[in-house]
Amino acid sequence: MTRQAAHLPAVSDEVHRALGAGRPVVALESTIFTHGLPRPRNLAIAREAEEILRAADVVPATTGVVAGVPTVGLSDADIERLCTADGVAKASVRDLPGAIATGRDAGTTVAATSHLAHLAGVQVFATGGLGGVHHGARTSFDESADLVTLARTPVTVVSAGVKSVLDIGATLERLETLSIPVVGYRTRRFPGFYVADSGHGIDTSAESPEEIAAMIRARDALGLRSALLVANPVPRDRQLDPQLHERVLSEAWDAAAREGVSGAATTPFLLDRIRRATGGRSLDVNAEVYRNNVTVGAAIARAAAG
Ligand code: PSU
Ligand code: MN
Repeated sequence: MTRQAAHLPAVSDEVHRALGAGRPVVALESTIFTHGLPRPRNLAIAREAEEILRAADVVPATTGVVAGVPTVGLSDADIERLCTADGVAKASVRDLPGAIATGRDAGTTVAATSHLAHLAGVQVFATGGLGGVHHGARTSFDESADLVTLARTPVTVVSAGVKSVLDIGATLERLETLSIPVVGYRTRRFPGFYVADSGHGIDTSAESPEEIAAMIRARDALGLRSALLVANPVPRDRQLDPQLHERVLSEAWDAAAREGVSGAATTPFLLDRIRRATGGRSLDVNAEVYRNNVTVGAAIARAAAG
């Protein structure tokens, strides 16, 4: 049940009503379950994220493209379809026109989800880890469109940093150049997705959701158009063993280079290698990371709405 507005995206009745009433809403992406997580775990995690939000009295706005309709506030049937259908595309911002015109199903990345959520008026978005600069980018130019999109999309994104398969130092440099504020949630260490500390520092931290809400208001008052990135580390007692993490990472990079993997396939390939190399443990941590971000996203949305 979606409302087809005069223009896209379609916004579900529930999300539309919540926004109209000033109730807290949190957007969730769909690439994480169409391409980031294997079946059948993907559907369970997609549903759990919505349940966490509802339990906190926050309306979930899971976003994706169903039969060519970009939608903010997918129904449970839509989510199930994207989790189980064959041939679901991975859509970043530039892929949206094609997916719409050809009537495709697509999971939306952080970039595409941010764009659609912002158009719909949703201010807070929770995900696992962002895309960023890949190793070897100086020759491949492989930098996720998440970064340039976040530079021009005033949403608040809660993530456990960027995926640890990336060149994190280079990604932080790009975030600085693109003038995207990064705030550590109760930390001055930039998280490393599967691990609590990537080895890089952050200049700004916030101790509470209210402080993040004040930063959102300050950004808006200044007319800044960039996203606010909330870097939220996985609790240390739930992280992937840092030494194991280090080892499987370099194995995954070697495999990608050997097999000539490139472009949009790179991230799913590396995540899958890490899953196999850790005997599935990375999946549990991935779920934990996501849960933690959705929980903090709910608290920020409540503080920003209140
Ligand atoms: N984090 C995960 N799994 C994922 C992604 C992030 O744990 O699958 C997805 C996000 O949707 C992110 C995208 O926007 O990977 C980045 O892909 P690329 O590097 O091709 O832009
Ligand atoms: Mn890429």
